[in-house]
Amino acid sequence: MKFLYLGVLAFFFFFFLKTQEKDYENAIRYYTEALELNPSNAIYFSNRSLAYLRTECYGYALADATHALEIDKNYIKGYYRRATSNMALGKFKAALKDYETVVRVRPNDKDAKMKYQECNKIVKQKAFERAIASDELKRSVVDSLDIENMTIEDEYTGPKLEEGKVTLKFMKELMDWFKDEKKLHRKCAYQMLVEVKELLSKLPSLIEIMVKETDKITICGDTHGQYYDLLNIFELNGLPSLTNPYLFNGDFVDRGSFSVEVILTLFGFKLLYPDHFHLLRGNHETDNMNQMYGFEGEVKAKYTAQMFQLFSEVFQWLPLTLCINSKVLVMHGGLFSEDGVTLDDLKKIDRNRQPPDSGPMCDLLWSDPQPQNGRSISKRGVSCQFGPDVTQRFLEQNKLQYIIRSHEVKAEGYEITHSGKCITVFSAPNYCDQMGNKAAYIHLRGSDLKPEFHQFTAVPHPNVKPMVYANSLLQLGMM
Ligand SMILES: *[C@@H]1O[C@H](CO)[C@@H](O)[C@H](O)[C@H]1NC(C)=O
Ligand SMILES: *[C@@H]1O[C@H](CO)[C@@H](O)[C@H](O)[C@H]1NC(C)=O
Ligand SMILES: [Mn+2]
Repeated sequence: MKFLYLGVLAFFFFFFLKTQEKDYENAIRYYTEALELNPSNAIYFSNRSLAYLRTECYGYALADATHALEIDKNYIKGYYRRATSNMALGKFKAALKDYETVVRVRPNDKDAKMKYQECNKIVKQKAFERAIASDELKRSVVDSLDIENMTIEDEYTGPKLEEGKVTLKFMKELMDWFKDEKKLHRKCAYQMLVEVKELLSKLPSLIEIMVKETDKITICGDTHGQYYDLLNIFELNGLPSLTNPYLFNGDFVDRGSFSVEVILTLFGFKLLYPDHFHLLRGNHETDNMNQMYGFEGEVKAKYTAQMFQLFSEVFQWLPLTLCINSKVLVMHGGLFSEDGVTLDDLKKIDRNRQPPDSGPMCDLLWSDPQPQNGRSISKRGVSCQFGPDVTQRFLEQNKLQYIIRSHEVKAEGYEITHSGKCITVFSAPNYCDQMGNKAAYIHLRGSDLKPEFHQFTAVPHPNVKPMVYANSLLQLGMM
């Protein structure tokens, strides 16, 4: 009887309260308990897999879908779920195989056929891209642009660069223009992208900065295309300036449908205050993620495919980690799959690429902390989870006090773990319009380097829902 009760409870959390993160977590908990009592129920595995997908635990989602299929290899939903997990992980070939199975078993299922075709298209496109890449050294989009010759039509009344340069006046006009849901002229967008690529490519992979005794810096976590919440940060904490420096810790784009506005605003401030406005790469500043989670679709909708290519080139030059006063290390994801990584190793990372499947560059963008000592397999299916002992050893070896990372939504907008040695900050409130979480930013003062947390909640945005530009395979892939 008990497992029936738990199953019903899980079902209840899942389908009637599914607007908040904690409800997915409750659903996962009850399905987990139900599975302890009845470990051969494919439906429980499959439904928990969906809850894991929603909470971005793609590794666990994949494992559960695989389990469901081991129990019942004729369970069609299991193939769908496994395909969706693989898509989310950017493993398109593996996903294609499962869609193939579904189409074979259900030849009249239109939805399955559509997904199969869509996935097939991506696999072919990837193969094509690989073929060109190995043919010749990949040429930059910049070489095929003729920005000088792009004309700004008389009808355009929006912000323009001043002699090709970003100014404070331009930035203020740009933020208001974007707020009114208007588009920056493509010529200006291209100019900014070319300039910021040039600027970022001169930076090392590990940035070192000094915050003076009397100064402070503001550190923000994921913003994920939530432009109106970004404006709210500037409202609450002041515009970036030489005396109000910022660090944005990756995942600027994807999910939220104002990613173009977020990234162009951040790039604008980077150009305006190169030494007082810092940007680090997140796991979403990558081609695979952008293809699935909306940024590529959004840039194509608002501008062109070619401009997305240029964004991709710029993202590859974003630095990976930043060290404050030789004491606090900041990165998007976290620490490493192996002990012994030094700051010197990080400096030497050749970052101008899509992140590899393993190694320090992958870990910096993807790993998560865990409460127990040691390391375990990542819930996401990429990199690892690292315990307090791993953090302690890393800090000791590199003579650091603590790390700040982002990458995970937290109910309070931040979380202190590993006895204060590992801090998470997340700056997208009510993430995806449905997580109900607060967001936060951190003040760090040069005098004591103690993190001071400031929480904030979501502000209204125009009626464009998150994920509208995302790949249809992810939008519909949740059956
Ligand atoms: C599993 O999810 C499906 C919807 O995909 C739902 O109809 C079913 O009732 C769920 N089963 C359990 C036991 O929660
Ligand atoms: C603009 O385009 C014309 C025709 O394609 C070309 O002859 C000219 O050199 C271009 N001007 C610049 C500044 O690139
Ligand atoms: Mn992330």
